[in-house]
Parts: sequence; structure tokens; C-alpha cells
Amino acid sequence: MFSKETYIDRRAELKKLVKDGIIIIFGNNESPVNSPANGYSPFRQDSSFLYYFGQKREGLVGVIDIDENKETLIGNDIDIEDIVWFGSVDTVKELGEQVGVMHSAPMKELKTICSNAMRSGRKIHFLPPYRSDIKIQIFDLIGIHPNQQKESASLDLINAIVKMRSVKTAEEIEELERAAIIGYKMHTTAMRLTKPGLTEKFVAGNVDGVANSYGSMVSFPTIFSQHGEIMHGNPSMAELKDGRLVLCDCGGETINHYCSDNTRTFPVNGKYTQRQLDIYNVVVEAHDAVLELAKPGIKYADVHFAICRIIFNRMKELGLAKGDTDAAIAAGAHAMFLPHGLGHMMGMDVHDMEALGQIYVGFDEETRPNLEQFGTNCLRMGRRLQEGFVVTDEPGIYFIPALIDEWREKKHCSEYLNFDKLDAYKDFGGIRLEDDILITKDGCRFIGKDRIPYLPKDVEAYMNA
Ligand SMILES: [Mn+2]
Repeated sequence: MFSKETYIDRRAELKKLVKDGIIIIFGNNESPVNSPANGYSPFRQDSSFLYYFGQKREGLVGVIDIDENKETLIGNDIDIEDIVWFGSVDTVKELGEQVGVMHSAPMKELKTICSNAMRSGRKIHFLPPYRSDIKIQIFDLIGIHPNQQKESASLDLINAIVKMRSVKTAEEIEELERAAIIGYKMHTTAMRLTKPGLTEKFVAGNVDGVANSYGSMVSFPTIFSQHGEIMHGNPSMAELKDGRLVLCDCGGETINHYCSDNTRTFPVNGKYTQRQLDIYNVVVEAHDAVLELAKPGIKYADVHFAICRIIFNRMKELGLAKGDTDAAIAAGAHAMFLPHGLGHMMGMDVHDMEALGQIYVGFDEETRPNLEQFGTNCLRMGRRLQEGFVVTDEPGIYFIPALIDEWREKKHCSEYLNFDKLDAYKDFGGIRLEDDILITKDGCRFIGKDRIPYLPKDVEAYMNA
């Protein structure tokens, strides 16, 4: 947790931005795995609740009455039965005081607060809920059916929170640097362990253990797969095979829930083949080019398309693509190789604030998403960069057999792609490299003091040390 003043200042700024009404920010509740008392562990608090109220306990709700300038932390104190099992914990009143909230109340008070506000026609601001229990809670409190809650969520509140959480302060950047250290340990553990004969799951399980050991948990389910062409390939019981590449995309959260998110793709046997290097080096070039391009005032969508041009030009040199590069990109031909966006915001959520709606986080009035074109419709971040933004830089090149077959059959972008050559790559897999960058005053820099090895010679040296 940061100092009490951090949370007081954040709520003061939020009140200024939202202007009037009552803001309700729901903390998360325990989420059962297979019985009520056996919850997913560790418990994960909602990130916006953490941002404004700092407390990690389940079953809390933060209320900010802007008109009356009154802040209340809502929650039930635990009784002696719970103390026997879980030990003594601070009261809700104490939890509130620790973050500068002067009032507290039991959960049943929340119904009264909402009913009074509705009776006097005041605006109740809430965020789009993503957990079913919170949807039921909102239905019970305000009477809005879960099907209508996303549309009824407060745009003023969403915009205010996006504005605040997008720009990372010095103390948040320190947390992200700490998360990067955990990410470094996770990735180098994977590189050290990987060898033919082990299962994907064995390595991925050890990687997850590193996140649990140094922080609170993984920042998203670890991707560890020899099928790198599957964007979110879960680690399977498949045996790691000599000659294959394995893609590892993972990150850890600090105790204060700030994330890291990195990807490396390395040879199972510790040595890249020339065919693998031909593709790998293009991803390196694209990954490094972002460092030159990303700076305040530049649209991240423009950086994305600059990277698409690099990739498409190199694919032409390898004989996999053809034709005019700009026309090919306008037609979406590059998505054969890179069907996702260059990156996303990162902070307390790995895809930062995604639950608030990607369109509010990654786009604005000036920069609108293209929802029509395959690949381009996956851009999570398009708008102009500002100092203090943290985004990921994650280009990739993939050979997806089903996509090659589908486009060939439909003759989609056939003037820009050499399908016969592509067929020979159906057994290749996919390569992605990812690091997290902080936008600085006049450019950008990687987060993390130590680079996880990514140049081929460094990866090979690390794996064979
Ligand atoms: Mn990512």
C-alpha cells in the first residue's frame, strides 16, 4: 500500500473530475472454486478499488458522495467464529482510516445509501461489473438488470479513472520496476529449465511458482507452448521436442498488484536453427524499432503500422509475401503474420483497465478503432502516447495453418501472399518478443533494469551456461 495521502489525493482528483453524484466502487468478493469456503487463491482485489481505497480485503465497497463531500468504506467486521479460523484482522473502520476515509458502515447500509440517492434523483456512478456476484449486488441495490449494467455504467466515472490511471506516478513506476524483477526471474527460470523431454506444464508450473514466491501471483495465466502460433496457448502435457521453439508469455504481480508482461521465444534444445533465426531476427528488428518510434504525441496505432511495414518487407525478402507494402497493409495482408496489435496499456491490470472498456482506454475522439479489418480489429491501444504511459511492445510473426488454408481458399490478399511458400511454414509455430515500455518526456525506455535475454546469442549463451 502507498501512503494515506496518495489515496486521499486520488479521491480528491476523482471528485473534481466526476463533479457530482455518488460514486460506488465495488471491491471484489471471494470467488469459490468448488465449494463456498474453497476460494481461488490468492484473493485478487479489483484494481480500481485498490487505486482509490488501497485495501486488499474481500467484501468491501467504497462510496464517495461528491455532493456531500463524504467518503465511506462499507463492509462487515468479522466475528469470533472467523477470528478462530483466520486470525484477528483490522476493523472496517480501521481499514478506512488507514487510507484516509473518515466514515465506515456495515454492508446493509449500502442499500439505504443507494435508495436515498435514487429517491432524490441523484446520479449513482458505478463501473461496468465483470464478476457475476457484483452484477447481482448492483441489481439488488439499484435495480438495473445485469444485461443492462454495462450500458448503464457511468461514462463520467470511466473517463475520469482512465485519465488518472493511464499516467503512472513515480511511486507506481517503482512498483512496475519491482514487477519487472519478478518477470525476469520467471523468464530466466523457464530458459534454464527448458530441455527436451520435460512437459510444457512442468516448466510453466515452475514459472508460476516464481511469481507466487516473490509477489502475489501471475499477472495472467502463463502462456508456455511449442505452438507459439496459438496466441494464448495454454501449457499442455506435451513433451518438449528437440528442434522446436517454445513461446513463453508471462508476468508477475508485486504484493501491491502492479504487473509485468514479457514474452520470449527460445529453442527447446538451446540452439536456434537458421530457418528459425530468419524469422526471429525480423521480430527482433520490429521489437527494437519501437524504442526509436514511441514518444509523447505519437499515436501508438502509427507505431503499430510502422512495425507491420517492417515485418511485411522482410517477409517479401524471404519470398513469403509480395506486392506494394503500403497497399498490402491497407488491405490487411500483414495480419497473416501479425494478427494482433503491437501492445496494450499495463499497470495494475496486465491489460490495464480493460474491464472499463478497451475503447475508452486505447482510443479517444481523435483515434477510433477499426473494427472491420481482421487483425487491425485486435488493436488494444491506438491513441497518442503521453509521458507516464506504460505500454507493451510485443510484435510477433506467426504461421497459423488454419489461417493459411482459409485465406488461400478465399483468395484473400492473394496478390500479396505466396501461399505455396507459406505452406512450407505450417510446422513452424510462432515467435513473439515482448517488453514493457515507459513513455518518458521525449522518448521511451524499457522497464526493468536487467533485460531478459532476447538476442539469439544471449539466449543461447544463457540456456547453455
Ligand atoms: Mn502483453
